[in-house]
Amino acid sequence: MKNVFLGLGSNIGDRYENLRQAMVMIGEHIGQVSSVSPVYQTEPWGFQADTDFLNMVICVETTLSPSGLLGRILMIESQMGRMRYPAGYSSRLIDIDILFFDNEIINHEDIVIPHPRMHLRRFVMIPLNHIASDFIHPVFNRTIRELLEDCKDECRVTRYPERT
Ligand code: PH2
Ligand code: MG
Ligand code: MG
Repeated sequence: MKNVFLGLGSNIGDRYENLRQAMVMIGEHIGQVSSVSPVYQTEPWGFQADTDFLNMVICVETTLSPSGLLGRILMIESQMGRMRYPAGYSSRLIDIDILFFDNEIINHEDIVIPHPRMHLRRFVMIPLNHIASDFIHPVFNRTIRELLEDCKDECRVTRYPERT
């Protein structure tokens, strides 16, 4: 059984409901969700968009391989109606990114783990720090807490109220 950290984001439609639906489908198709961060409202990072994102990070216990996991993620994203466009960042209904796969380091053409830009993004590091502040990043050999302290990103990240 592997512990996998996933970053979830949405900035189209009912963003909160999209995160919730993705979590249900992850529970069905990937494995048991063992921890869940709060939801944050976040300024788009790296591109312009009219709507802020909602972002969160979860930990999932899975028996899948990294490529099996990626396949299930792409299936969930497309079942939820995500469209992909050829170049650059764009708004999206749901984005599910693999942040860590236990403490493994994987560098394949179509799958790079840990996520190569996670430490540059407060919309990832703030929710991740909430559920895994002592986790050691296997490439940098530093904790999430330390990496967040050094993160230079200035994009706005604020707590989003919980919806019941
Ligand atoms: N995802 C991106 C690019 N920029 N910005 C925010 N705030 N949240 C995201 O999830 C996000 C982003 C590429 O996946
Ligand atoms: Mg992403
Ligand atoms: Mg993605």
